[in-house]
Amino acid sequence: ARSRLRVLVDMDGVLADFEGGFLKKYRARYPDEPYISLEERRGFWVSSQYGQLRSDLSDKAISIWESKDFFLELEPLPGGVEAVKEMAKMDNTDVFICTSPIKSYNHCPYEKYAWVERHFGHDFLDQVILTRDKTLVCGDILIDDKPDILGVESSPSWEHILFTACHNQHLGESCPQRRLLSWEDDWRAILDSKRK
Ligand code: BVP
Repeated sequence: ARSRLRVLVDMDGVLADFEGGFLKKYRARYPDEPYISLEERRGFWVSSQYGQLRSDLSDKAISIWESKDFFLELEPLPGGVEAVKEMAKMDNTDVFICTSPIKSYNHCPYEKYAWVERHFGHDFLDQVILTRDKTLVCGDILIDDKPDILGVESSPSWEHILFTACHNQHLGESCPQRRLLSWEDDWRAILDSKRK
């Protein structure tokens, strides 16, 4: 039994524009290679879809987000930083940024902290959770653009709210989750629906 609402918010694809940042840097680095427009994106894994386009493009895609400054220079998605700051000020509400770093660890974990410090301030670093298994984190809701969030805990405590992204917007009945269509959508109503 807990009185405060605990909200977990994903970073890539929810607060930070991973897809837009990827495409911009991929096209700059590989101007003569084919690419997948955001309208054509299907499936969570960018590397898989590029690998289907041509097998060597998977490694080229991976080279983009493994590069220095990729995660640090991601643009905030519209309204996300403001929404999380507002949530953090709400009564009886705790908000955490819950994000999975890539396993190539030389830049990504550092840059995720630096991104949060840049956009939220130093004190907000207390709210950062880096984990490769979000099912182990307890919360009331997890706002995340990945359709299938799996891990060692088969019944996570949170309700997954699917944040709409280019790669998941066409998924229909296969996605049973409630959705947040963007940060302009009514996230306050979703939080209120979980308050006791
Ligand atoms: O750090 C991000 C990028 C990476 O996976 C992490 C997803 O974290 P969450 O949004 O779930 O917190 N990532 C990696 C690949 C391919 C690796 Br091979 C990819 O295609 N897309 C992607 O987001």
